[in-house]
Amino acid sequence: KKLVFATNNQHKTEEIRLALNGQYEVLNLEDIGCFTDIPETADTFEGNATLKSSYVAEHYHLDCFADDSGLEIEALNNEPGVYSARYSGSRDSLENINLVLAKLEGISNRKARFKTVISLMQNGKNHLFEGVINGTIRTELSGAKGFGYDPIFQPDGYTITFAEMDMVEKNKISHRALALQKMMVFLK
Ligand code: ITT
Repeated sequence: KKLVFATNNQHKTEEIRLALNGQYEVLNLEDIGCFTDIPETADTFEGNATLKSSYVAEHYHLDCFADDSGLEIEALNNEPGVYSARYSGSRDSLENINLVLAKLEGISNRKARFKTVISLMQNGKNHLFEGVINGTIRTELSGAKGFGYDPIFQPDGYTITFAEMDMVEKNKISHRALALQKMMVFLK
């Protein structure tokens, strides 16, 4: 069985492919020949996930799901949130991480959470699934795996960051994996 995943983010594709290993073949935007930068103009994860999934449904007549996700930091009024991918103005992860660390300098409340909302567009209907993981923001980077803010995010109950986990371990607990599990239950 095939599923179209409306993303340009290769790391997201790899995580989803590993999680669905054997159950579904996952095609991303590149695989279906879509090279448009789909506008993400909404101010919620739900809104942006739906913009991505409905773009593919409308233009390619395919059922499809999309993931909009980000990091919410309590002491920064839940920033970067939907602006996570370009918080510093650039998509460069290191620049975005450095901006977060600078804004949190001297702040003792390090609480944060990663959130994913998946929009599944099936037969013209939108189904939303959410996943959240709570954690804290480190004062320095640690680890080289994963992507985005993984080197500074330590999930609650762990002493290592997401970037120090291999993908199998991250996929057991991550926001993305939790949202995906809910979608899988729905699809069964
Ligand atoms: P698509 O829209 O093409 O799927 P994107 O990278 O632009 O890819 P988003 O708009 O959902 O995706 O932005 C999510 C950003 O949040 C992402 O670029 C990272 O900076 C951060 N992020 C999301 N999930 C993450 C994770 O599991 N680990 C680290 N950072 C994550």
